Amino acid sequence: MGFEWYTDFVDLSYKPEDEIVCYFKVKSDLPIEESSGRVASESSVGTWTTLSRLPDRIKWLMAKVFRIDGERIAVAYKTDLFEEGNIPQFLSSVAGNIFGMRAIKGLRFEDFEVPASFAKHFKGPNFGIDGVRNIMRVHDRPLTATVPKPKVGFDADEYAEVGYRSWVGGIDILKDDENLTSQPFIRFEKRLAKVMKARERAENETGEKKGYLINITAEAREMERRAELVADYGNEFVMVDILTAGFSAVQTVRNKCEELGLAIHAHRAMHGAFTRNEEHGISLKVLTKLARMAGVDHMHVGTGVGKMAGDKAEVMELRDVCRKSWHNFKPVFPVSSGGLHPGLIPDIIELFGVDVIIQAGGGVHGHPDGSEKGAMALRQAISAVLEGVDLEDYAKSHSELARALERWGRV
Ligand code: CAP
Ligand code: MG
Repeated sequence: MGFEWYTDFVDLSYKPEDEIVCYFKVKSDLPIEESSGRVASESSVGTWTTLSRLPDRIKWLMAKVFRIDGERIAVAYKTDLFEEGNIPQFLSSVAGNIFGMRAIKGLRFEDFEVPASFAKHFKGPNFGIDGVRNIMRVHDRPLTATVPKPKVGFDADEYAEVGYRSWVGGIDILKDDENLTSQPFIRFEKRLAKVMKARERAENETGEKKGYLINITAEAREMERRAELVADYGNEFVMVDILTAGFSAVQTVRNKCEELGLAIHAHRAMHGAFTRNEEHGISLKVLTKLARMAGVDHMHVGTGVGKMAGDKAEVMELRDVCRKSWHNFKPVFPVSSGGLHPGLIPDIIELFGVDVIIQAGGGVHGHPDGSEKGAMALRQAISAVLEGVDLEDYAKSHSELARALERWGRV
């Protein structure tokens, strides 16, 4: 009944102009013209049946499937379908009900493009790569970061001590883990106060600028409150787990951080729930583009070699989503993280060059001689690669690196 309606959403001769284009992979027992029409319908003006009244003005808003290539389709959406600068509404439309339709067996939102007229309503990063480099006063090498391990359990004093050891060993940026926020044994305020003291000591002793990515992830108003505290202490960064917090909250934090002059580190825990199944869900490319539009300054992109899923091709794609010129958005600093240790640094620098934040948690604190030596080993591995020296040769005169290679090897 009324299903011929769906093919009205398909026009292979259509040429989008100044429109948003979304790319999907569709699995369905229906012919692709009908299944793709259903996707275009439900994500724009349609419902499950023909409506008796559809004025031309509304017909104009119908999304159009303008390309079909096997299971892959491209759908054009008029920008008027979307509210300016509203990421949740964008997702409610093009990544909403369509994932649950009975007629569609699998749907993968692979990519999207937005025209400049729509992009201009989003803030993008406030600092971006250059801004973060200026904060850190490091311009010619990858930045290094470390997450204290165990992930949670330290009290504020113990935590600050691990931070201090890592910083004096050569780490640039201390980063909270995603499941560390403000638990009873390490309340946010106390941790911030202790770590800021430790940072001052480390900066005075090393003469280097040190950063702290403190995890403010919580209810949105609490995040704003925490961001204010962070700024009061003179720290330059906050971290937000952007998918568990939600894009609305990220946009709220972005606005607040503009006021306070803070840069945002974006962690992406939970992405595997919708990025891993290649036949269904949302790709990391889409999520990374949205993060850049929302305005984070650092974004995790994976390693291609470490403990997390994701091959090199995907990591290179995400690296480019972060760094390549895209509308009015400053480049985002890609963060390579997950199972990294000094032996993997040549692979990472080959993939990224110098514009990357290299994060190693276990690969610093699991060093046989402790966090400080682990930090030294990581910096030594980076220096070796930048000087064009093989790690094993460099290790002959750098015992910390030698111990790290002994412990973890080169894979
Ligand atoms: C890395 C990490 C990050 C992962 C997340 C962790 O620690 O802190 O959360 O990098 O994955 O807890 O696993 P290690 P991704 O350095 O000890 O592995 O960056 O791919 O989002
Ligand atoms: Mg983590």
